[in-house]
This record gives sequence, structure tokens and C-alpha cells, in this order.
Amino acid sequence: MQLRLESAAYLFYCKLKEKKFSKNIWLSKTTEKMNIGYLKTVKFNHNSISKATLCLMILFSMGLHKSHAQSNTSVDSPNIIIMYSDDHTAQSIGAYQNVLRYGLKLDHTPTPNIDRLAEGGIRFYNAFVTNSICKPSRAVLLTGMHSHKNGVLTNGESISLDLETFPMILQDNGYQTAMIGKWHLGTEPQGFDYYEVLYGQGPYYNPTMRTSNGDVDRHGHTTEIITESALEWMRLGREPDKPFMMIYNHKAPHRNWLPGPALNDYQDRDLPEPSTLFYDYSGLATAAHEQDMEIGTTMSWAWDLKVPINPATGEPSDGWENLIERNRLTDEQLQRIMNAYAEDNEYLYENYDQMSNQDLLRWKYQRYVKDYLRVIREVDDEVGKMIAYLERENLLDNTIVVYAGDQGFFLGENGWFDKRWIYEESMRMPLIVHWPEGIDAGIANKNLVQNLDLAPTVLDLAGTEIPDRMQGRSMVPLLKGENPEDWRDAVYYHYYEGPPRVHEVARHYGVRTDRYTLVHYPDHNEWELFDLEYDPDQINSVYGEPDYAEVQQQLKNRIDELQEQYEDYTWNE
Ligand code: SGN
Ligand code: CA
Repeated sequence: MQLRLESAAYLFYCKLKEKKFSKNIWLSKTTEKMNIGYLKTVKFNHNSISKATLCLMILFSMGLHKSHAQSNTSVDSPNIIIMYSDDHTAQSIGAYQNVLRYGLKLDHTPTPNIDRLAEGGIRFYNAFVTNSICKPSRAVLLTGMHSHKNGVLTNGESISLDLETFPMILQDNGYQTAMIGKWHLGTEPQGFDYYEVLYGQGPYYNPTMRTSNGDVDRHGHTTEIITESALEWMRLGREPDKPFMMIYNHKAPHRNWLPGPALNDYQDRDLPEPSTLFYDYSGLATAAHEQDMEIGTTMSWAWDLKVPINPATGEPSDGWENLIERNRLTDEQLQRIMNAYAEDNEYLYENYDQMSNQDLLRWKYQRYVKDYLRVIREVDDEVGKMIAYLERENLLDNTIVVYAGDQGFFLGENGWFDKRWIYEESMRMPLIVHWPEGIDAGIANKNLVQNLDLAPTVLDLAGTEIPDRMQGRSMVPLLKGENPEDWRDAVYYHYYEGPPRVHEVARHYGVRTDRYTLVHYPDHNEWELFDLEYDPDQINSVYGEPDYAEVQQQLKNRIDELQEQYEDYTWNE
């Protein structure tokens, strides 16, 4: 009870402190605060944080002890925060806008805070995942091993408890570790002193968080709640005499893009369309024709598009109740959501009969991309809060902040949403690293890097040994602005979740160099080859064209070599 009272007093103090700093440049001025209560049960692990430590932390934080925060770390063991937002694609980040030659070109930045991280640190323009889907990407992040080595080939597998991950290694080397937000890997999070994670994908509203000490019901918008939980751990759970590593993973912008504070953004205007919105896949192989990830046909009126009445039938849309139940929406939350979409939905109901398929796709695209960017703006605001906290506590300079997405995403390119493909939109991940004490500001790096490299990089930064089994390479030389001559010239890719699984994207593997992408679809025995210099949107495969015969053969050889190097024998049927 005493602990609860002290926690409450401390949280109140922190709120006051936050108010004082609310003009901080990292906080977006436009955030509309939601009119919903924030109820919570704070249950910290009594084993990992004693009452005495907590009291000391409170006293220290109230000014009786100054700048405790930095005393615990040095450049040799910096703090580390990894942000691995779910499905956050590079086309929707301001810091990437001017370099991407494919896809949606936005007319504004939805990510001022993330952009600022890029301006103050290093951004990787050519970062790619090894397998563009959630669980596999997260398992690669934790283990530094490709999917065929870590056992998580698709979203159907859970991570094995027997695997040694980088958080476990950091823990053994004096780091305090925490995992907050989307976990998704099935088994209980290992290697963390504290965790507070969503069940599975988690809802956009009112999530139940699974913690080291049992479940906690939270009320409010999940993007804000994940930050609240992370900040609570930083304030009350963190041991100031140890360096820390926290994984802070947003659920947003994963499907079904249900905004909170930003619900009313973009009400008065439409957003640009990608040039390939109406593309018919005529230059692509069979796999592209067989997918089920089209905005026009795959998206559902209720769940995806937030249209409660099916405009074709006038009946309630299938799944509307599900949306309310899955998010446990209160009347007030539901009303606010209904109000935000009312005017555009009314337009759809009134005009549906006269709308062509093209008009309908345009309407659905606007609804989709606006919601995607709304939930992105919310993530960006929360990243801003986190950075503001670090700055206030004098932690920012010696904390390595990694901002990344767990893969890319289609924002209407090819008329699609979702990911999975080796294509640029899906395979490229945004990757930004900010560390004032260790990285020069404003570096734009073009080396081919992968999520596979993150575990070895973090271990290298923490001064610990990198196990031989890890298949990635430390990016530390790149962080220092160096350009090692022997850096990789090609990235290897594989995707295993073929039909009949959700979105029906055929299994494939391939290679991407600085100029070409070669991909093989074994279930169709077909190939595609893209010359990204002339075809950045990858709409015209040149596989089999005589002019490309030589490069085609070289790339096939390169795939063989990479499969050998990574010991990937999963394709040798
Ligand atoms: C859910 C989504 C899919 C998505 C997968 C995998 N449907 O099944 O659209 O591809 O997750 O996403 S949903 O309507 O239920 O959200 S992943 O990021 O976890 O790999
Ligand atoms: Ca994902």
C-alpha cells in the first residue's frame, strides 16, 4: 500500500515536471489530448526494485541529488533504447522522403520528431529486413541470426526459449533490461528484468498488458499507453547505477490503423497518390497476380475502412461489432471515432451508386493512407515525449536511440497494403541511430545493412563479445562515419509464409545489390529481375532479356554463394 502511495506521489510530481517542460522542442505542439481517463494499476516487480531503492529514486529525482542519471554510464557502456515500430515504412518518414525513388511521395513530413533523430545522428538509406514479416523480423533482431537458423520462419512459429538473445547477453554483462510494447513472439519474453507487452498484435485501444507480474488492464489509446509504461519503468523501475537497454515497440502503424489523438488530422484535404496505385501487374510474374493484399478488394468496410454501413447493401458492415469489441471501446471513444469519420462516410453512402471502381479505389486509398499517417503522427509524438524525457533527465547524450520499423509497408503502391515481398516498399526498413556522445550529426549512409546486423552492433556498442553464431555484422564502423572496403555488396532475402496464409503471397527468396533485385518463386518456378536504376518502382521485370543475361547469371551465382554462406538449405527441395 505504502508503495502504491509513493508511486502515486511520484507520478504526480513527474506530471508537474512534464508540464514545466511542455514547450520542449521535441514535443509536437499539435497533439490533441484525448478526453479519456487513464486508469492503471502499477505493479512493479518487488524483487527487481526494493522499496528503499524506490524511495531513494524519488528523493534523488526531487532535487536532493543532481544528475544521477548520467553517473551510471560511460561511452563504454552507454544506455540503449531500441524502437521497433510495427510496419513503419520509410515512405512515411520525412528523413527518407528525398532519397526514395519509388512509391508514395508525401507533400509534408508526418514525423518531425523522428526526423530530428535522423538530423542529430545517422540514417541508413539502404537498410533491409531479411524476411519481411513481424515475428521473423523480431526474432532476427533478437538473435542476429537468419530465420532458418533461429527457427521463426513465419508468423506461425514462436521463438524458442533455448535461444540466447542479445538482451540476455547484455543482462549478463551488467545491463538492466526492459521490454515494453509489441512483443508478438509467443513465448514469455526472456532476458528482461521487466516486461510489459501486448498480447499478440494487441488492440489500438484499451489493451491488456502482460507484465512480469501478471496482467494489467489499461484504458486509453495504446500508442500513448506504451509510452506511459516505458516512462514509468524509466522513472520507477530503472536502477540508476546500471546502464539500461530498453526495447520500446509501438503496435502502430499495424493494421487496422485506428487513430486516437490524431483522429481528426487531414479532415480538410486529400493526400497524394503513388504513381502505381492503378498498376495491373502486367510486368510482373504470377505471384503478383495471385496475392490478396489489394486496397480495392482485400480491405473490409468495417475493420479496415471504418465504414459501419456497407454502402452496397445498406446493411451493417460485417465486422463493425468486432472492431468495437476487440478494442473494448467505451461509448465516449466510439462516439469520437464515429464523429471523425462521419462526413466522409456520408459522402460515400450518397455517391456510392455513381462511383466507378477507380473512384472507389481512390476513396478507399484516401481513408487508408490518412489513417496510416494519423497513427504514424501519434507514434512520432510519443517518440518526441520519450526524447524529451531523456533530455530532461540528462540521459540523451549517452543513450543510443535506434529508431526502426520491423519491415516496410505498401502505401498504395501497386494498389496494395501489407508487406512480405522482396520489393523495395516492403523489404526496406527505416533505420536511424542517434547518440550525441558517439555519432556525428547528419550522417546519411548508403551501405547495404540489415536487421541481422542490429544484435551484433548493440553488443559491440556495449563492449561485449559477439557470438560466432550471429550472422550479421557490427555496424559500428559505419556509425563512426567509416566506409569499410569489405562491406557486403548484396543482401540475402527469404520469405516462407506462402498461400493459403493471410494475403497469399508466394514463398520466395532472392538477392538485392545496390542496383538489382533478383527473386525466385519456387512454387511457380518463375523469376523476376529488376534494374532499380531504370525501374525504381519495380513494375517491369527484365528477367530473360538478352541485355541482362550476364548480370542475371552473376546474381544467380551470388544467391548460391549467400545460401552457402548463411547455410540456408531450406530451398533445396
Ligand atoms: C494480421 C493482419 C494482416 C497482417 C498480419 C501479419 N490482419 O493478420 O494484415 O499481414 O497480421 O502482420 S489484421 O486485420 O488482423 O490486422 S505482422 O506485422 O504481425 O507480420
Ligand atoms: Ca510488422
